[in-house]
Amino acid sequence: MTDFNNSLNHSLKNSLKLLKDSFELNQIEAHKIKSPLSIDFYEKWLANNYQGTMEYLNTHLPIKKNPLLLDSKLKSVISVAQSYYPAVEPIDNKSPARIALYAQNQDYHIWLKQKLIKIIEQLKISFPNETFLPFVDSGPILERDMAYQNGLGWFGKNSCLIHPQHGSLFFVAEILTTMEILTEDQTFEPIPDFCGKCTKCMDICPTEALIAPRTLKADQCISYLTIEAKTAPPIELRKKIGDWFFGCDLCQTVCPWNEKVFRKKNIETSDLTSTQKLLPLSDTKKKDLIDYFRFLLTSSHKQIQKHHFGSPLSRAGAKGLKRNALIVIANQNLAELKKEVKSLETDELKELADWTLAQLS
Ligand code: B12
Ligand code: SF4
Ligand code: SF4
Repeated sequence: MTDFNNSLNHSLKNSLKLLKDSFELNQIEAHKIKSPLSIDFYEKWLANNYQGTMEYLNTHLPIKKNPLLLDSKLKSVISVAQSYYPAVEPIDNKSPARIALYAQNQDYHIWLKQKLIKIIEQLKISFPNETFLPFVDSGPILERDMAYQNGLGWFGKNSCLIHPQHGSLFFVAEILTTMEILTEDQTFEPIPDFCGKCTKCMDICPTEALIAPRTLKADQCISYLTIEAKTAPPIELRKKIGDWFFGCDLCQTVCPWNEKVFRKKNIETSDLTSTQKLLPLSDTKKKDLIDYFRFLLTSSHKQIQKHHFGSPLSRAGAKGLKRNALIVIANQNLAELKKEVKSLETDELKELADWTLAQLS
């Protein structure tokens, strides 16, 4: 950090170069805040009601259109890309069920925000009169658009931002600041679209949620159905969810740009990186799953939340995790849990529990 402290005369961009390695980030780049390039697409997407019940995506529209509504003195956006696989901040295994790779970490809303705050503390030493605002996921800004404008990747057909070296298994986060970027290269150079003729992500999606290149009908995506949705999924999608208990990675694990990263990092094909729609169950794995789902179906909301403390899984809430368990129990035919499914005392999940029972042979 000494180098950084000596860099009082450096521009913001030069200071960021010094921070990248200290904070083990894949990329950290800054640009002048400009209008989002994809706002028209976003508005059309909302008008088509692809957002399901994520009402906040509507509420966020005015600020997404004009981030200066947050603070009119803001001038630049610093975008960060942080890989999440292999896990950066692993947690003790909270669930033996199939969960998305990003959820193998501690909750990134906490640790990545803390990382941004530490970066801000460093920037503040050199630039004490400037404002720096950290954002991780939940803020009313179009994060992928900002990252795209900072050259962190292109919008893949799976709608994820993909970087030629880092693939797409990374989070994006931002620091909005009142600082001007004093640097000679102000030109915007987007990373070109390297998807070419490939359609692997669209072909593999079990629920056909990728209805066109770069267009995700979110209320059909397993990630939405198992994390964000508050109710049971529509009957026609339940079988298609397969064994996904929390989130889904198929449109990313199948992507050649991630395969390339897996190979480079010597990551073996495992259940985590598998592109199979339903993973085979060994006896041990089946036993662990049954024990875990039994715990979920018979425990109080408080016990469930305590078990998942610090894990992204807590986002779905106890009711959401019970719902997800019912779907995987049905799809993996875990008939050993019939008694627990029958005695589930939640009115809201009654219809789903009946459906699950009907699937069990
Ligand atoms: C709502 C949300 C979801 C929803 C909807 C996802 C979606 N695709 O919109 C659900 C719950 C389904 C979801 C799922 C996931 N999410 Co999410 N999600 C968000 C959130 C909060 C808002 C995204 C949003 O505005 N969607 C609205 C639609 C319209 O935007 P979009 O699909 O990104 O489409 C853009 C492009 O396609 C672009 N576009 C379309 N055509 C064209 C053409 C050109 C030329 C250009 C330039 C742009 C362009 O315009 C759109 C608007 O910017 C962001 C965080 C944030 N604040 O931005 C995280 C975020 C997008 N999610 C993230 C992640 C990790 C995931 C999952 C991988 C998690 C998982 N494994 O289950 C999946 C991926 C599913 C997928 N294939 O996208 C990361 C993505 C990182 C990355 N490398 O891309 C983000 C950025 C969170 C973060 N801080 O890291 N997510
Ligand atoms: S995350 Fe899964 S369900 Fe969602 S678009 Fe990708 S493959 Fe389809
Ligand atoms: S799987 Fe193919 S089409 Fe989909 S994002 Fe990756 S390269 Fe693009």
